[in-house]
Amino acid sequence: MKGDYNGRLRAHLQVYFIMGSNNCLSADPVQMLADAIAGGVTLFQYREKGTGALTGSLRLELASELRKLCLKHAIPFIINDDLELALELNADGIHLGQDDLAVAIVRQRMGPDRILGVSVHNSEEARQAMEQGADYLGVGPIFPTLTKEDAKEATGLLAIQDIRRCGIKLPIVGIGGITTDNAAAVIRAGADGVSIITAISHANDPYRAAAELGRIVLSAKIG
Ligand code: TZP
Ligand code: MG
Repeated sequence: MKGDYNGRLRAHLQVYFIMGSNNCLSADPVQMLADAIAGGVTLFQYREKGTGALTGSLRLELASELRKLCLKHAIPFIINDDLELALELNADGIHLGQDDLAVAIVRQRMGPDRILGVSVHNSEEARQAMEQGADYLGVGPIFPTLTKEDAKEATGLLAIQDIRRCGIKLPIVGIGGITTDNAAAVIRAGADGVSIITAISHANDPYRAAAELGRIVLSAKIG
């Protein structure tokens, strides 16, 4: 049996917002997430990483505030690369990179019901993640990004197209440098949704940015 959100996972991946305190410039992260949810983000990943990231009790406090907000609005809450925190907060899922804990081990420890996402750069990594129990793939960086300090070279849309050509049908979100200008192309390449940090968290109006991305994704799916 799959958990609360897994049955509707593709829909929840449409506007996938990722954020930690250090992505928020001078804004309050809790307010930022509230605005983004009001604008229409469909899932939230807490990713507290990189220069200036919170640690210890501050990290736990912020994560629990954000978790509560997601529960209130029925938005899946996913934690980046921290199984202990995900279990402590009863998160809906966890997202792993290629250098993080092994996918099969995390799947075993978190059980079948929580959502497990894995970052991949090509079809070989995609196949491995699928075989080890991933529920969805984060493919990228599609476009150049300044947000991830150790980001690999941008793959372009080819990475998504190639994974689809190999017959992999798992839900996919594109990630890396995605904005209102290129989100439609990511969907047309075969992704179910777009993962965004900067285009929402640095927007003058995160509510409007989320709403605009939602409209773009929906119309790219229809068209
Ligand atoms: N993984 C690949 S690119 C990236 C992550 C976490 C950063 C995406 O951030 P942005 O600001 O939307 O380019
Ligand atoms: Mg990682």
